[in-house]
This record gives sequence, structure tokens and C-alpha cells, in this order.
Amino acid sequence: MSDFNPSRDYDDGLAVQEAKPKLKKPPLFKVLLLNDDFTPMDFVIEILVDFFSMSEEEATQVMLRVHTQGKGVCGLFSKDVAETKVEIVNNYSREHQHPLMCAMEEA
Ligand code: TYC
Repeated sequence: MSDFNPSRDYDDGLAVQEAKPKLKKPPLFKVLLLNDDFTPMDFVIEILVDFFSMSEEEATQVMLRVHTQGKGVCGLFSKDVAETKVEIVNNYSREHQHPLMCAMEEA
């Protein structure tokens, strides 16, 4: 113990790197609507207003984008919230006998 000298280098040339914090931001997921030939436009707008809190104007634009381009984004959410939205929208569409498809993909 008495041999300890505070000015001596005890690391034998080893560089010591601080561990980086391992926290990553959780991934976000896009919730999408897909086009089909049968779901009425008004029903799609209703979905976007009621389940994605869009104004009528915004909902109309998104619905028309899906109608003309095949798919469109309803919003970005955590995985759990995106899964729940997809399930609620698909169940609601089936209850109303419409084939509208809601899906999700990692953003
Ligand atoms: N293509 C449908 C129609 O002409 C409208 C529609 C829009 C359907 C968006 C689905 O996600 C959709 N009635």
C-alpha cells in the first residue's frame, strides 16, 4: 500500500473509452390507407376526421392522394399506437362492409 505513487501512470498504455449511453429513440411507424375501387370517398374522409383528427379539408386532400396515387399517410405514431389505429380502422371498415385497407410501415 505504501508503494502507491499518485503521479505514476497505472494504465500500462491502455486507452479507456467512456461507454456511450445506449438509449435509442424508439422507431416511428407510418399509418397508411390503401386505395380500392369500392369504399366511398365520404367514408374515407370520415375515417380521417374521426380517427386521425384531420379537418375536412385535410382529410379530403389525403383521401384524393390515396385515390390517385394508390396509398397515402394518415400519420406517424409509436408502434403500439400505430397497431391500434390500424386495427380500429380495419374493424370499423369491416363493420360497415367496406374493403378499405389500413396498414403500417416503419418510417
Ligand atoms: N377509390 C375509391 C373510390 O373511387 C375512394 C377511395 C379513396 C378508396 C381512398 C379507398 O383509401 C381509399 N370510391
